[in-house]
Amino acid sequence: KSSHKPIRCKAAVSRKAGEPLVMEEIMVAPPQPFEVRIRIICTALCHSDVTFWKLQVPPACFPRILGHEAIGVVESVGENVKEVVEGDTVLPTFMPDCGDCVDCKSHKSNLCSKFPFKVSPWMPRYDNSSRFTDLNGETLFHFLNVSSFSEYTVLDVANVVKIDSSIPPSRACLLSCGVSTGVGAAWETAKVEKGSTVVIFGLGSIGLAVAEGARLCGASRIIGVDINPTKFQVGQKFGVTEFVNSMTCEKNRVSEVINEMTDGGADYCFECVGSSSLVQEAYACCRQGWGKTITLGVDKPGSQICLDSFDVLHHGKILMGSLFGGLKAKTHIPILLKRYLSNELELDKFVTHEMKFEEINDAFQLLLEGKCIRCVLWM
Ligand code: CXF
Ligand code: ZN
Repeated sequence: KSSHKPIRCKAAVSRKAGEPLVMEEIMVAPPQPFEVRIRIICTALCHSDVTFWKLQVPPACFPRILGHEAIGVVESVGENVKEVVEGDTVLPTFMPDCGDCVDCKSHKSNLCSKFPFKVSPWMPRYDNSSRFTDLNGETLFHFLNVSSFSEYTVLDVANVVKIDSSIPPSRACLLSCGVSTGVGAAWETAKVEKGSTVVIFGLGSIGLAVAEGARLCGASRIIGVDINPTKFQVGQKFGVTEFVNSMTCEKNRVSEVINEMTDGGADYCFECVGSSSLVQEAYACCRQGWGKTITLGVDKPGSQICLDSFDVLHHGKILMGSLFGGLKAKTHIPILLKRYLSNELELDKFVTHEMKFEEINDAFQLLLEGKCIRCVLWM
């Protein structure tokens, strides 16, 4: 059986922080019990790949295989895997959904406790093991439980979602991370209501996906905040109705501008940059009584958030963090795919570039220069 043998294939290996990825032949071990080995059809670049690629982490997590937004086909399954079979189309997801633990069984959480997801500079596999080696026998580390910058990868079955194979792969793969994260934050974490006023801090891919989600939820006003004025035009395609340039705005604090525009604060504020001071701004301009601020960005480890104590203690505002948009991968991804097929959720506009996997370093450059929303790489 093929499932018992290692596979030799191509991968883009990150050998040193910030240095170009190296296209290499590598070995991918067979899946162990409860694991699946998948052949990647295509993978997109998410900003977290770039963040962790640049990060000067302990050398002990290099070399490694990045990538976590992708789509693939099950090549083989390990013992005890019942959920998928060889040939199934799947989306890998960095957040596990074991379906069994107390958290997975509750509708209130998407933080699986069988495989606790911890944000660290490492982002290794749960048990720190690896299924990859290079041709010299050196271990290659995983990333975010997925490692999709390889023709084949091995994941726990808790990290794959079976999907309909008729959906165009270059669109479906976006739901593996970025678009689900943003749309989910509006839909599942915030539960944006029809007629709401929404403010989005940062109009990168995640902010735009929040706008798309808010639009789907029927928000009336979607105010984008960014330091780059060209983002308004981009944002309008995703439902952004107004724009504030936080660099050139009249007031000292952008929250003052928003409070004025919204006559006392927005119903929902989303922080999509990963800056504690921006979380502070967002919280300062969500409405007293019911305003919710949702944070999606990732700041530097150890950073602190400083909030006005009266705002927290007496104004009835909510501050919530959201990982993967609060979505349960196996429950919610199929729903989002259905909404794509019924022409509600628009995925096409997120894909600004498509290239060959071999051109991955050019794709990194595009993302670094802020020139793409989603760049899909075909294997
Ligand atoms: C991020 C979210 C927070 C931790 C690292 C990964 N998600 C995906 O890009
Ligand atoms: Zn991501």
